[in-house]
Amino acid sequence: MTASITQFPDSQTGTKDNLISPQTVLELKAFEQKLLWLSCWIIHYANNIRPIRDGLKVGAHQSSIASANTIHTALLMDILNPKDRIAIKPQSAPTLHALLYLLGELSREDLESFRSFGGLQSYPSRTKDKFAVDFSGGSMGMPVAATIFASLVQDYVHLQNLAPEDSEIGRMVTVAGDAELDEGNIFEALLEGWKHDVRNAWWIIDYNRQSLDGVVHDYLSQRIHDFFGTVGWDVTVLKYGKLLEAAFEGPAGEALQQWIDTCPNMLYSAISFQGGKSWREHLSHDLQGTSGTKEMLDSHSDESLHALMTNLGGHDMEALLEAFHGVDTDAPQCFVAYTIKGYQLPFAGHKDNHAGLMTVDQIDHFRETLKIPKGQEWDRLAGLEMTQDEFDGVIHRVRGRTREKDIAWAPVISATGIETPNGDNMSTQEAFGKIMTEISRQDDDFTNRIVTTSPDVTVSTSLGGWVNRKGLFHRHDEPDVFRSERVPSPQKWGKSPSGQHIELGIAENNFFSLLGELGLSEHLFGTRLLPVGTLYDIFIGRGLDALNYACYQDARFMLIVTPSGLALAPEGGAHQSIGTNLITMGQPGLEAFEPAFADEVAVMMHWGFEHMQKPEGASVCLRLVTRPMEQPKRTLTSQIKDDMIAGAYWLHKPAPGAELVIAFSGPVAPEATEAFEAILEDIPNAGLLNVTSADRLHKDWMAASKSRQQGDAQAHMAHIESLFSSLEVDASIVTVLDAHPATLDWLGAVGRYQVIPLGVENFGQCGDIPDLYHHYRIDTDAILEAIASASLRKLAKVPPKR
Ligand SMILES: Cc1ncc(C[n+]2csc(CCOP(=O)(O)OP(=O)(O)O)c2C)c(N)n1
Ligand SMILES: [Mg+2]
Repeated sequence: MTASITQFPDSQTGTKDNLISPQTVLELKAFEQKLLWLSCWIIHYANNIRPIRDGLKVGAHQSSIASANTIHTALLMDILNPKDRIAIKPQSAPTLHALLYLLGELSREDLESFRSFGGLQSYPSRTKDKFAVDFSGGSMGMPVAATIFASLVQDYVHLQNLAPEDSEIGRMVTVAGDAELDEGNIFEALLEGWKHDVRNAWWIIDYNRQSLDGVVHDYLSQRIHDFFGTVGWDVTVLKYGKLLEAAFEGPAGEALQQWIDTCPNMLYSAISFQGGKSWREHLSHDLQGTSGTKEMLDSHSDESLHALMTNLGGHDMEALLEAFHGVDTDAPQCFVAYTIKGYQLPFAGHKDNHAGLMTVDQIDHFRETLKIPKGQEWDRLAGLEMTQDEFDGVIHRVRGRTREKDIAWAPVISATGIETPNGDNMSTQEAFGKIMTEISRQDDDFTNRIVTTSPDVTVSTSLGGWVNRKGLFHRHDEPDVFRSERVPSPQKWGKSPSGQHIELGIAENNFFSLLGELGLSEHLFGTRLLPVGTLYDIFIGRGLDALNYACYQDARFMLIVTPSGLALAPEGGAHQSIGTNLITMGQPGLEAFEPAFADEVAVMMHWGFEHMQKPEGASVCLRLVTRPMEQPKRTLTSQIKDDMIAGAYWLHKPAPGAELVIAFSGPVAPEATEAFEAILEDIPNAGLLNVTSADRLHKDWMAASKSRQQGDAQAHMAHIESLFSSLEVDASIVTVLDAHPATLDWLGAVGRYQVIPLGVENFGQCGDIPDLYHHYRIDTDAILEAIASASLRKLAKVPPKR
């Protein structure tokens, strides 16, 4: 069966003519000016009128806003519908604030709170802003690429029949800066989008030929054209506005167009800054001898010549509306909209204008040109030359296009069928694979909402069993040729719209970007997915910003990082991860675990699948290994399960007054246990602690100690404090793990304990586990030596006998 999905936004039905009435254009042009004023005024107010306590400028980007102002006005006020999602250019957040103010959704106080604590955010933020934000912004390239993955998720939920009944396919739209195209993640995403036949993505590139530091490379536009074309996008270049197009038909028109087309970016920007006089000088010099030049120049004042020469496509409302309304396909669209950074502002075109702010005199002058009376800077109608009724009419129309902030969370779907896999000897990665294979046999709401993904390491991270049952997802059926040709393979690789695994290319940035959008499906598309992603632990680093972006957006997913540490040693030292525990501990919005045994994996997955569905929950990360380990024969009490989730439990409880604890995480369990058994005779009250989540243990301890610092007498005792409550005050703790020792060495600060940390601080050496554990000092001998040194240190503290 080939599934199909409805497409095409309803704003695109009908002909151009009946959609773009002259009246609409006039109204939008008026609002365009109003939005430019208000967004600049929001920034001016924050920098010049609101009291500043710390001597820091508030900043923000009036030039970037001006550059994309017409584009945003057209999109937000005329083109987009509630079913569409948009990542505005992040620097243009005040444009959105201004529009929401005009719509009555934000108050003047809100606008006055721009970039203040608890106020409107510098860049759109899903979690921090009080209004609906589809994609957060701030890190260049992230929201742009996110639209491709959101589109893929949209297709996924529709093709799997998971979307709410009345939901329609929308467009995933972004306004991107031209310098943003320097970010590699954008091109990685475009390629992945092409593989997955991305639809309904719209990118409008604000082609102002400026970045933060200066002017971008000449003819970038041609490269954009070529590249986007290669990956199947329609490219529309909006270079000239209507005035320029008309001028090309008039005297010296052809020469004028040629002059513009060959003018270097730097020069065009510089003349745009200088204005009409400079245009006249350059044109009369460069077009000398071309018939019609004088006539053309004489027909303009300096002011109107400047208006003509800066009438680029991205500043021309009519040209933009025509282009946007003219799209009648769901093929991905790239619009290269030529603009001038700082358009209409005093620093238009100046290469240093990125952080430029209008002075008091400049904004005053700007206000006067817009006919906004002094004292009425915040007035909604001021300068619009509209009656209240006309204004209300536009607002009413636009309100129907916005959507409300979605805060509803559906009830938690219980995780079913997650049991400890059978087997005496197993690695944690194997346990994960077996659990997923087991779940794949189910056909219930929980299982049907699971969607897995991996950047070309599906099989090597043990997702093969799951994929064999659930299949690969693609918008179109793609048969498994090896299977149809009867070439034996343990892996089924057929693709279809009903598959539940999204296979990605190697780019880890794409992997985290997709996980992020899958993990927002409930909020973007009204239906919850339970995404599970697997990748090699070491390669977290390749996608870190996308991981951070996903967490910042409060996306919910389960991340399986495996194999990890020295435990994969024979496969190559270059893949040994060391600092990833510190990364995941330091990542808000992610709960990181490192299980030692298969039953722990099951407990963590069960908890994780439910935790990630809760409003106060988070994403979950499990660091696993391929090292086979003997499994404990035990029945887990609910207390132990709770302790595992809290971050640690005693494998061997210490006796009161214990002087020694061995605290370990993950695959060094056999070494820690062997060392523990070796010293038990000498130190019978010692304890053996399995730290299942240094992350959660640390967070909980921090929360408890912060409450106590603030004088909260009821502050809870942290889990680690309860576990350590029976230790001697100066007990020694030997910490050991196959990762950086800083993950655990803070345990000493829980009391006045002495910590002897063991862990891995270097990498790159192949070998087998005995050799490597010995070399990096996390083997049994190293633990025993650490214990001996702890005892020696204690003895040294005892005053010598007289
Ligand atoms: C990943 C990342 N690197 C650097 C920055 C700092 N930064 C903010 S805007 C900008 C340049 C923007 O140029 P462009 O995308 O062309 O937008 P414009 O302001 O010209 O419209 C830079 C480098 C950032 N926000 N994110
Ligand atoms: Mg730019």
